[in-house]
Amino acid sequence: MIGAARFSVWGAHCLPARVRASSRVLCGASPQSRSGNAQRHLEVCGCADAGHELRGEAPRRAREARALPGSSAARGFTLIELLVVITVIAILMALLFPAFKGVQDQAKRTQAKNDVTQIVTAVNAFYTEYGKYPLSGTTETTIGPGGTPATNETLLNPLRGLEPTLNPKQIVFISPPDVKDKNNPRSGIGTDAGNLGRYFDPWGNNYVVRIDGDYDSQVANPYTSNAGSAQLRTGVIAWSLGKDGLGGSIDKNAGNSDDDVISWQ
Ligand SMILES: [Ca+2]
Ligand SMILES: [Ca+2]
Repeated sequence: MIGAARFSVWGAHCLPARVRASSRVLCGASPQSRSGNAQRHLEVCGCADAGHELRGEAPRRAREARALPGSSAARGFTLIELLVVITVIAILMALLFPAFKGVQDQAKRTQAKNDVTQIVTAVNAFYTEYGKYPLSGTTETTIGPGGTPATNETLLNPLRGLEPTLNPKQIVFISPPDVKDKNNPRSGIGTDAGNLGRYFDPWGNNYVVRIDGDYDSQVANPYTSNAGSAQLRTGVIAWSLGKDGLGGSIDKNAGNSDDDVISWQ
């Protein structure tokens, strides 16, 4: 009963229930100090009862408000805060995406370099085994895009031991994996009827191979500059047209040829 009387005197009606429960501790000021701080109480509490004053009430009410469920401070992020977070995430993604793409492209170029090197090694191994290159004719021959034939299965079949005329011992000189998607062939041997046996680079184009079929111990350089001399002193070269699927000629460092991957440099 005593506590209830004190709440009535000190205007506990303007406080939330949890604050009222602790108000007997807060409201310990004398009547004189209460009248002296009436205006301050009105500003803090918003209560019209000038006789209601709580010593140290403002910081205490702030702490109570933070802890009360449903108060504005407990609702979480504001719209502006969410927009700031979303903006920061978008900026980070914009910065990281090109770097990620660059890493992917470099991995594909490394794969292509490894593939063309293996093709050259396989053709040279074939020559070592049979004393000739895996060709039907006796002219310097380009196999793949830009050459005759424009696809490379006529070279890959004997190198894979699948063509008994040129490779009667059916020795496997190279064994690339099959492509994962026969309808979108990349990085391997095509398995669909329309691309069976063709060796695709990581961008989906046939590798190109030039072989010294005239046996003069040199092959013509497909590039006019920045890729070595006009005649390369070797028996076989191979290259990929790169991401754009174009080039394979003129300046190796310009135009469509600057992303090509070559075996000899
Ligand atoms: Ca030649
Ligand atoms: Ca290219």
